[in-house]
Amino acid sequence: MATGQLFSRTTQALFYNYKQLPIQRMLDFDFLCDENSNFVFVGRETPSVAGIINPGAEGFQKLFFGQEEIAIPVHSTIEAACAAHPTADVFINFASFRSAAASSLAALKQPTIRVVAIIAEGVPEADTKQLIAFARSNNKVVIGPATVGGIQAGAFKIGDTAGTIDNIIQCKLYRPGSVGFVSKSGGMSNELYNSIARVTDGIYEGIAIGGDVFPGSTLSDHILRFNNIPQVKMMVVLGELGGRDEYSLVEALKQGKVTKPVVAWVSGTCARLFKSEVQFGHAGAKSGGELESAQAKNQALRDAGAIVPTSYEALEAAIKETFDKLVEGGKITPVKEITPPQIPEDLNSAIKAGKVRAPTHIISTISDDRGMLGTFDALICEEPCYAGVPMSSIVEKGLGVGDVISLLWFKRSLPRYCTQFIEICIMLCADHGPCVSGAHNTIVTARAGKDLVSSLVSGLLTIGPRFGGAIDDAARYFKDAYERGLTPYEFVEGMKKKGIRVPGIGHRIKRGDNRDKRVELLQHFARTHFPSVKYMEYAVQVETYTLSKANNLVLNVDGAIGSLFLDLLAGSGMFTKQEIDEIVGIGYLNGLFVLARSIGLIGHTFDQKRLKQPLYRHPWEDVLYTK
Ligand code: Q5B
Repeated sequence: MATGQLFSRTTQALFYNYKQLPIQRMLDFDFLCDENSNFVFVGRETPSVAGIINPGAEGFQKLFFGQEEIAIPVHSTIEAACAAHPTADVFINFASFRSAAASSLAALKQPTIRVVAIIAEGVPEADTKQLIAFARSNNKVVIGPATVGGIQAGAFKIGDTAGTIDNIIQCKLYRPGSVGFVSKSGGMSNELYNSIARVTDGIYEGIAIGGDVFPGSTLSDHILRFNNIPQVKMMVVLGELGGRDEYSLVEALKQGKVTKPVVAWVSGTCARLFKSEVQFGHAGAKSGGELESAQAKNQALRDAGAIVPTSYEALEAAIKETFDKLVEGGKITPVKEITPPQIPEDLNSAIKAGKVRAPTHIISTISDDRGMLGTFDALICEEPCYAGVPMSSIVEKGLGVGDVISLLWFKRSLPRYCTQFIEICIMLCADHGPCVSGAHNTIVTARAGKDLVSSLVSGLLTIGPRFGGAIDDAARYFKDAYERGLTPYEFVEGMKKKGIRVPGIGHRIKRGDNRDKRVELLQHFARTHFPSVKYMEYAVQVETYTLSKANNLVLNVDGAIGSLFLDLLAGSGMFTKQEIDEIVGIGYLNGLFVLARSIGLIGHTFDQKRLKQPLYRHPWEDVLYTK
């Protein structure tokens, strides 16, 4: 790198605090960058961000480098990042004002880091002074605090400098020109990049030193540096009222240390129009006295040999005049223009702008967490909706779990007796003691030290044709037999011939003389509230027949729910015949047992943990060992 040069086309940075947008803008700039050495466009070979430091997090972040997606390593500490990327010598600090100083100092202490740019505003002045002292004594450069950063055209850009890609193209920052530019203000630097591109062959390097009272590097630091860079043929300075920074440039000019033309303007001349002292946007932008006024500083720069126009409006003309003279004198051969490539547009922004359409990968009809959309997708309310019903309305109307199930499973609001029936099913099936298959598995799993989800799932996995998961089949077979007009005898014997046990019939414990209370409660509720219980009465007739064969062949809880749900679907008038066939065909009803029993299985998990039960081992005596 030439003396004075801070960056090059191979410069890589470490980026502190993950900020997707400025990093992506740096990488997009890399794609646009051309050194203007021939007529073929050549972007940067390596991404300008080598690594990201995200305190406490590690891994990779996916970003675009041109059209390609790349994975940029994320490190949890500055030390780890510097060790992993020893050639990355620029540290771009996007920390908040609270942690910017400490992290900047840590970065400056790394031997591999040469330049630190601090974006945060409001860094305590005492901390900045310490950073400046450390940087000076260790021959390092600090840009900022309170800066947008800087840019070497066609080579390297810090964070958000120069704004959007459109602006960068407009300002021709994708290839080097002949002008070195330094400014206090980051916002105004964008303005000047534009002006300079209009009247010269463009920027070689631009730096915003930041608006604090104590900038890490000064206007004159950068002007003296530019003076040593052969490609820089003229310099533009934009100062502002407040502070004495411009006077060090005045001194350098007077001492003949600056040999290239300097066009300068100190803004804030309007301060005199105010009766009292005015503080402009930056911490340092207030006139503390006559010497710090924009007028005094402009005059001092003019007296020292800088080209200082009479107003900001005349600045562009002064830059043009200076540039034209250098061209006429043969000191500048204006660069040949090239057309930069187009950055591929992000899909999301293209969709937003209505430029492209993309197929979706998922279709969902039951809920919408984006809120309720009205005509032409206008947002009516921001709260999530279940089947179009906003959550607030569910709460305000005092609806319950049965209503939520009817909205999310059946996509409609069912009458109260239906949702009450659903809730009774959930309550009655929530648990059936520790000895049933599901609870046993959950208990064994919890005692093996597994977590809640593993213990729950281990129990749920036992739900199937013999245990709790016979509701759908019970509904299917009872419906088919009823609709075909089979007598209980024909139905049961027909099943026997096929070698199929009647789903919903039979229980390990319950008997004809020891009925399942749950079944009785469900039957009582349905007989009281349902308009018709024809399917359930058919199941009862089947039970009467099976009980004549064996005392344990009772209508069990699965059979009761399966047959009664057929009555609910048919009798509520809320479902078409086709919809009922679909519900029974898909098999919604085991969901009731799965949902209900989860409550109990979670309870069993907590119970075992609370009781600090040790690993379960089945006793040998309870196993028949045989050959
Ligand atoms: N036999 C439930 O059987 C059980 C017959 C049958 C015709 C039948 C059995 C069965 C259908 C599936 C079903 C849900 C496996 C049950 C539930 C939740 C629970 C659980 C809890 C809770 C019980 C003895 C003789 C044999 C068989 C005949 C049996 N069932 N014939 N249709 N359905 N039912 N499941 O007692 O001539 O001797 O060979 O599969 O609806 O899971 O509390 O524990 O809340 O947690 O083991 O309530 O009925 O009887 O297999 O020794 O059979 O009866 O063919 O005849 P068992 P087995 P044979 S509710």
